[in-house]
Amino acid sequence: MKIGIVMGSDSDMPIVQKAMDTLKSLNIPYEAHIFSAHRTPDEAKAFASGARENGFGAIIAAAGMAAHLAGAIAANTTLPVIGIPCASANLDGLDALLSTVQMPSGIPVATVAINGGANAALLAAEILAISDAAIAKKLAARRAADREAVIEKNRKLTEEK
Ligand code: RP5
Repeated sequence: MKIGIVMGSDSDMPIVQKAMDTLKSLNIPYEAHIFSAHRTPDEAKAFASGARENGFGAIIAAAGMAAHLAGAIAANTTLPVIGIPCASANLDGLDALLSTVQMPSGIPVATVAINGGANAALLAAEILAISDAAIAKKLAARRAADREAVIEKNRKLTEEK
């Protein structure tokens, strides 16, 4: 299964890039698109409506400002939707965070931190890993490597006294 990545604008790309890099590092296929809940609502709806039959297992949706993209995608699919609120100049992403996370009952969006591109990809990978042992193994290896890195940093810090 592949992951769908949608972003409201090409200006969201630096944040989306973190998600794409993380999926690449896990060898998980993805397809990325620019769809806007406001500027191209018909295209966003068509993508979400066809996503399950087109082989997607989860969709990551990144948007800033009045960030309705994740909610608009979730309204048109029962696949898991992960929202990334993207920071913009005026409100530091709080606008997008609240727009993404405060979904009405019945249409969930799993919202990661502001600009949380890597965690969005990891959460998407964890969803696929429910039924894919190879991805589960890669995720466990990544956790182990992260753990070792922190242990090594602590060792250096305590030995440098
Ligand atoms: C949102 O508006 C986009 O997701 C982007 O974060 C923000 C600004 O878009 P641009 O004006 O840079 O295209 O819809």
